[in-house]
Amino acid sequence: MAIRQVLHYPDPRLRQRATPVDLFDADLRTLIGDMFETMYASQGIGLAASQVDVHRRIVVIDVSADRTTPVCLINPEIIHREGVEEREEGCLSVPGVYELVERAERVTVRAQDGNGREFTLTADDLLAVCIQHELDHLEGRLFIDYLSRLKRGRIHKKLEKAQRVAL
Ligand code: QAP
Ligand code: CO
Repeated sequence: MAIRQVLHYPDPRLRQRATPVDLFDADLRTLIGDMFETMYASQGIGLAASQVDVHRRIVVIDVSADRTTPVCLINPEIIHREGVEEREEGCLSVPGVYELVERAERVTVRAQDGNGREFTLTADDLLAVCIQHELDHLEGRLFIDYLSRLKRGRIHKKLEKAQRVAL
């Protein structure tokens, strides 16, 4: 397993739409393992393949306090949503930025596991928010897209500069 580099906003590759996984092979399982390792190493609760520059519909999540409840969603689709809640979100691709975002309170997602077996999962609280946040990545959407132009402009300026310094 290996830690992969996480793309940072405003990298244009974060805007790519991910395509479905059709091959459930050893390479896929290596990628999933790397994604968990990368997420845990960076103290994240969720990571989409898009963030490590693999544009396939794969998400890993662990919102548990003791980091022992990994959830992997392949080709996920939200088939039900209810309620509205506002929560502070962050993102490994938008470091140092935390803002309130409105999301559905409870979602049911249909997905496949690493072996291609289909399952459904109903989630609320942080897990529900995290699922919605990560699925957005697969569409090339970031949580800052939901903020006002003014806020997004400030974030863009700050991170664009940080990115320039890092190169
Ligand atoms: C998405 O985000 C999420 O800025 C996952 O310096 C977050 O794991 C969904 C992180 C909150 C719902 C609520 C962010 C780590 C991790 C940072 C993350 C940072 C270090 C973000
Ligand atoms: Co994110």
